[in-house]
Amino acid sequence: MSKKISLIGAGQIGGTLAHLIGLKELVDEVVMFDVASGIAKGKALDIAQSSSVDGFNIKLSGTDNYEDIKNSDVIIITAGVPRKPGMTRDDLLGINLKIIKEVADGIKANSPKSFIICITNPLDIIVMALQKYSGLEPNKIVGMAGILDTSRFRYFLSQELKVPVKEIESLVLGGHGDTMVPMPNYTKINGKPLSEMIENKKLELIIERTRKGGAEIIKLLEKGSAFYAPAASGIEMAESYIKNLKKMLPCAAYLNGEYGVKNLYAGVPVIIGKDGVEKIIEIDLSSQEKEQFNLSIKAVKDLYEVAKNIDKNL
Ligand code: TXD
Repeated sequence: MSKKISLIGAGQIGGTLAHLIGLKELVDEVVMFDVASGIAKGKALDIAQSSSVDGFNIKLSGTDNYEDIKNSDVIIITAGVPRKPGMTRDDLLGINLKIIKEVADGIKANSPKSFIICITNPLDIIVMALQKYSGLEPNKIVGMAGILDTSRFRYFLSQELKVPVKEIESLVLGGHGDTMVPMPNYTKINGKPLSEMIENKKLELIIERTRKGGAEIIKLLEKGSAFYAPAASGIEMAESYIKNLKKMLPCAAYLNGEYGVKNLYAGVPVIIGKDGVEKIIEIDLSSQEKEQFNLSIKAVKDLYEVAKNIDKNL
């Protein structure tokens, strides 16, 4: 049966997602939705024209009409506005909450059975709001952050240790922010524990660089934030769902008692297969890791309180 992915937001990440889906021929059809319909249509046309060179065969279109997303297998959301000079984080949260309410309504009315991957920041809060606004099954709504954070950690380690990234297994848990929790105890280099391979001081620097990985790129780009690695990470989640790969991936998932957390989205390892988030994996945490994880959860909860003050319906 033919498969379809809709992308809500056709900005930097949305465009990269569409291109990657094309190159991989992950599905048969991609719909790019954006309030700026010209951007959605223009990028869809541009990527479609690249298929003549690269030889992929998928249908691409751009739209600003939610009806066009109907019967999507997967929906990936990047719609939002970036922070502008003079705007506080709370101002940004207010604007992006309004956008996500619109997106939730559009999805609920047109494609309520899709697997929904949210990428818009502030990630943990926006994905939570999306679930509340849409009322759709929490196991069909996930946030992308952990794969990206883990990929940054693995990359920095590979550079330091001079080993290919492929040989590094790792995990980053918690909220998507400065309090995220890279997990050295769950990191292996060619099967060997990381602690045997790196000095503590160097590891601490890498953990710090990982936590600030997004800001480092924003500073370099000056305009906008990272988009290649975030898009690649979103694709890994979509692919695990579409192909029922049942990969274990760190994602922002709805916690209902797992890790001692209730009614909150946060980054934990999950299994993604044809039913969405099929399982939340509870790994053992040392007391120090638990402490860091709880601190990260507190940061997510605090920001969610700010969101609730902005919109009492949350
Ligand atoms: O790890 C992660 N989760 C992230 C998150 C890593 C990197 C970036 N992350 C966040 O993703 C970032 O802070 C943004 O909130 C999103 C999207 O990033 P991108 O770089 O793609 O942003 P752009 O280029 O500004 O694109 C956003 C698009 C833009 O084309 C707008 O016109 C559109 O969103 N937009 C909308 N689309 C649909 N509906 C509405 N209401 C809407 N409003 C804006």
